[in-house]
Amino acid sequence: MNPTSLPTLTAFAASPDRGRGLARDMAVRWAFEEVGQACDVRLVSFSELKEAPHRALQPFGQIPTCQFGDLALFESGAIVMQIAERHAGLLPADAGARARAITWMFAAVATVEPAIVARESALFTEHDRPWHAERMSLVDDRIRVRLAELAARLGTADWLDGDFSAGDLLMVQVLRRLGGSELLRAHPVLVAYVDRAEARPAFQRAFAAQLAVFTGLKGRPPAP
Ligand code: GTB
Repeated sequence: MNPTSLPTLTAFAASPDRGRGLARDMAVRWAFEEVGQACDVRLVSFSELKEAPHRALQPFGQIPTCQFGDLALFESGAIVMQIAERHAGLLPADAGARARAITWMFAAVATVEPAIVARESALFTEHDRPWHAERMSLVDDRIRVRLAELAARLGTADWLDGDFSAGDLLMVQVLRRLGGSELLRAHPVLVAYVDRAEARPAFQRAFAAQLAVFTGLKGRPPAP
């Protein structure tokens, strides 16, 4: 391994989110920015995702993956965790606080995200089914419950447990998938939480970098 080589992240060459920073490379980009670690980004086409070289890195044929020298990882949550373990800034030093922040990372991807992903599936792949309206109503009800519970826990705090952590990063990234939906707007506490996270300079830099891929500006010289 070349000790000077940067970690290499894979991302969509043409993200279907059209630069809104909703694909899962965004959490990884953001985590790298929070800890001040540069990374290389390798853009992958939809067909390349399903080919053997990429599947060797990601068995499900998805982005993101991240190569840290000899260590190749997939799953955005696991990659964010690896970044947080290698660098200060995303997990507290105190053992108990660190364990609680990691708990919030799991809560984001295992308890809150599935309901939101189910809604996206219902919207995009089940909209022509005769039971679509009934399904949407059930899916939305599940999200309402989860968001109410999350808002109750967050209360008037800035972050879920003390300082901003990898738990907040993953949770905010999950909530962003709801975009401007009434489900999120029903909870001003959560809207403010997402706004606060998006105002972080590290988020702004990561967002700009993924947007540059979409707008095709990446690598071009600045306008005169
Ligand atoms: N659990 C995995 C992780 O967290 O890394 C999930 C990875 C995943 O779902 N990757 C998606 C992918 O590669 C991209 S992020 N899909 C291609 C495939 O499965 O063939 C999901 C995503 C896609 C598009 C939008 N969007 O358009 O707004 C948002 C999120």
